[in-house]
Amino acid sequence: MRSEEHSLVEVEIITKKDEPADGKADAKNEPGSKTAEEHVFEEKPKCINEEYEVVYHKPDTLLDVSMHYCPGCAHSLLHKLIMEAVDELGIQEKTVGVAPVGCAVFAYDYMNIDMSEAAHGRACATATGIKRLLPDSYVFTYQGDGDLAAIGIAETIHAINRGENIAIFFMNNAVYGMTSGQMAPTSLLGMKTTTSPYGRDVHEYGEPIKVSELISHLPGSFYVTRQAVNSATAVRKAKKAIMNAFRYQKLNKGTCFVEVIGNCPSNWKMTPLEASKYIDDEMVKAFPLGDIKLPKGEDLKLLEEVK
Ligand SMILES: Cc1ncc(C[n+]2csc(CCOP(=O)(O)OP(=O)(O)O)c2C)c(N)n1
Ligand code: SF4
Ligand SMILES: [Mg+2]
Repeated sequence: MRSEEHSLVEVEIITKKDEPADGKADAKNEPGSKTAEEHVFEEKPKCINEEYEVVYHKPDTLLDVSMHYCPGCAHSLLHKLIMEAVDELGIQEKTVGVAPVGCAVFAYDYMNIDMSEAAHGRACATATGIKRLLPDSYVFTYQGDGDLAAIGIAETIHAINRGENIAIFFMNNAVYGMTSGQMAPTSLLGMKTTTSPYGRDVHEYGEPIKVSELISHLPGSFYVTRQAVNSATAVRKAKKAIMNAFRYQKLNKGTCFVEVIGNCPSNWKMTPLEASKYIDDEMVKAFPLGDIKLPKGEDLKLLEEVK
């Protein structure tokens, strides 16, 4: 049977296995007639651009593979923003990322740049080594709250105190996402997790650690900001912060730290929409969004050069 016009592509009509391909009762017995399995797309799609305009396409810095993250997870958005920034700044060949242990452990499968894996919590130490060996490269770590603020808090503080010229992207989703939602240093007071089933109690576990505020007091931190990715406005601001963190590396003035409040719908036991709302309603009370430490004085003048 000949091809029939379709809205976007010309396809051959696929008939049921026991149906003759050309509709004639005896066609299936004719030598050379096609079975249903042999009916394949014969022509390539017509150009979609004739009818549609492409308004967005993923950057080359993101590999064309499916991500393993749960629906609505903030990790995938943060990956995309970081890779868009690398693409727009034209630094793909010079950028090296360090992946954590946690849900983002496979970041290197998605980011089309040079990457290294680090043992749980050791990303800042690994990034220190890479940056010192390759001082002209742009180096970043990507870490969760369990990775950065629990097991890796020592590495994080010491790297920033040394003013290592790296960017740290810190996904704060207030739980150990990968290992099924245990309490993290950043879990909110009253937050129910698998290891705080009655809610985080201040007398037992203390207050959630505000890592950004803490490290902003270290002289080695140059730029510290807290962002989110749960709305279009938040995403735009987060992207800007990520761009800054890369651009400021050219100045060699210290560590740039971008905390991103993200959702973990699976372990929060919420829908992605509820989880986004939870960020606005609860998370930002403990972790206010905005810049915490900005370059000033002479550094501000220097920044003009890298704009
Ligand atoms: C040395 C070591 N200790 C513990 C673990 C188990 N572990 C794997 S991921 C993880 C927590 C990850 O939480 P977080 O960093 O917040 O990342 P998320 O999954 O929430 O993005 C832990 C404790 C490990 N892999 N290695
Ligand atoms: S468990 Fe949470 S952090 Fe991990 S992929 Fe799922 S939503 Fe994301
Ligand atoms: Mg986490």
